[in-house]
Amino acid sequence: MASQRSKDLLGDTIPHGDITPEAVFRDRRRLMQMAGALGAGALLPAGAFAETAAPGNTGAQKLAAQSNPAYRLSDALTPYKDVTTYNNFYEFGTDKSDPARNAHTLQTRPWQVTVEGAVAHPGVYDIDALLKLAPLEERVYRMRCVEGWSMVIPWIGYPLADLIKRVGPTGNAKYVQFLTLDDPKQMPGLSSPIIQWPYTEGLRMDEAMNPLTLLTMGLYGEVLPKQDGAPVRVVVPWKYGFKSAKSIVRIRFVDAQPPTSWNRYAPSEYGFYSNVNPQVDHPRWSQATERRIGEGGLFTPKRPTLMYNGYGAQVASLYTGMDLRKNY
Ligand SMILES: Nc1nc2c(c(=O)[nH]1)N[C@H]1C(S)=C(S)[C@@H](COP(=O)(O)O)O[C@H]1N2
Ligand SMILES: [Mo]
Repeated sequence: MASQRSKDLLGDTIPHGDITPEAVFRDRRRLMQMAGALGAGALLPAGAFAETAAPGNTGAQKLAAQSNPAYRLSDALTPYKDVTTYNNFYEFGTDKSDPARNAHTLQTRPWQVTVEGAVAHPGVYDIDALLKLAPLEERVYRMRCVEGWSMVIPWIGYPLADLIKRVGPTGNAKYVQFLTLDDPKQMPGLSSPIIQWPYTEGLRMDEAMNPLTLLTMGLYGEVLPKQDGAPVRVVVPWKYGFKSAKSIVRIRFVDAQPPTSWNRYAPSEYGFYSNVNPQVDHPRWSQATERRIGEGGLFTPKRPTLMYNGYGAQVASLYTGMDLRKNY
């Protein structure tokens, strides 16, 4: 039933065999144009469109994607080892090392994502259909945790906007809510009522539609490791890390600002917007600087945190006229 619906949802509107090669071609040409526009075309090294490979034999399934030159950074990538062993994923424990140790119990197949609420085409997407909904891109994003550390990660996914356009939000869709799986049999952390489960996050519709917002299925050329939110998560690089919900099973289109996990936990410390902002401190610590994971040691100077995590050119206009101290 579930897979039948997801098949209908995709099959009715896009016969894959027909449209994908064309879309991929169009996308490739778009990427080439962007590379040219950046003046980088001639400088791209051979293989620039190949995936960034995880080092060594990780045993994980490869996930092919074209590197999108519009989303590369001069910052060094955070080593794969750090990306996959220094995690926040409270469903598997609260220590940074817990998710890598415990997330093996997560079953990522079969996996369905329910799309519901104010949309023309609600339904259940199978993860394998979701993977084919739009061309996969590799994008290197800077990530900033509210706790004061940061990473640079080569994600694989496609804009969440591609999915949103497909399901057709109605006029009542003002916000999008994401809900993580909450199965205590697979997630040992659920036995501790630290936050209210399931983990949930949300975005305003224009934030969700922004091209930066990535529906993410992989990193470092492979499918997402379980500790990083397999098989599908969202990545919102101009916001603190907790906005980027992992292992999503439900995407809900709603007319009012949805409850979100950390806001519900400590509303005076974690707001709904949670845009990276070095000028607005957390009530208990400064947000002006950050420690880049994998870079140097304890005595390596911290980096200054950038407004909107360095993505102001793409997102600052979303917040024109808003008081960022009030809307933290
Ligand atoms: N479901 C769920 N999603 C989550 C979290 C979590 O505990 N549960 N932690 C968040 C926080 S605080 C951060 S910083 C990022 C970390 O992502 P990473 O471990 O892949 O770097 O995931 C976010 N998404
Ligand atoms: Mo975080």
